[in-house]
Amino acid sequence: MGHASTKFVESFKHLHPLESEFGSSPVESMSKEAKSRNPNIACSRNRSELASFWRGNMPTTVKPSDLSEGMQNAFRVNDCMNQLVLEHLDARAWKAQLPGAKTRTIAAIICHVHNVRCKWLRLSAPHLKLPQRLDRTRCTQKQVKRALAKSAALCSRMLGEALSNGNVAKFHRDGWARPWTPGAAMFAYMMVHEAHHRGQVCMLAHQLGFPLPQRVGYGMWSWERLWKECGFGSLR
Ligand code: NI
Repeated sequence: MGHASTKFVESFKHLHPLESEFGSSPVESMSKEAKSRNPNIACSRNRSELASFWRGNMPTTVKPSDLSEGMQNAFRVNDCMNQLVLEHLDARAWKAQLPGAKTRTIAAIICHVHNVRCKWLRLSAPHLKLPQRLDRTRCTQKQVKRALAKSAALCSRMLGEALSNGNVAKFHRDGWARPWTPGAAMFAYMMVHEAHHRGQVCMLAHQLGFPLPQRVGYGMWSWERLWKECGFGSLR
């Protein structure tokens, strides 16, 4: 386990070169003296202190309309990151299984990302024409690339309609879960789900012996460039 996690950190470093590995939390950015005054904060246990930190540091200058458009665009840029990975992923890694491991293949993980988007759309935006679900045992890298581009465009549209009081009144992340009022949590949930599985794919590729080229790592985090390439102008 320890070995596996070290391996993961190594591969993550490799693919995430422009940002620090874990970032700094409000707790980490506090002075040593402040931490020692409040041991609860120092060990990240006091949630209400953290909540009040965030409340006091919320940006107040962003207009809601900018935010909605920005979130739609950001979801598309997130998919450009997926596209970049798919474009450069070695074909031998696509359906390969790690010896002895009962983990999903890369093909299965990426199909899952698309199929989960289809579920969000089916439950939250039934008026939109659903893309076809993918069969993880049969789909090719190229088919998945095209399918992801379609479902990303639809999810971006769903976000736009949800955040502007349009046709999407509630976000249903799953049939069993309580629906949410559309907002930042919906957007964050969608993005984090993608990032989680993209990380798995990068790690698996590395462990299978087909690491993604270093330039893909740089490319994925060149958000100014991706933003422009998606046709959204300069990132402000
Ligand atoms: Ni998932």
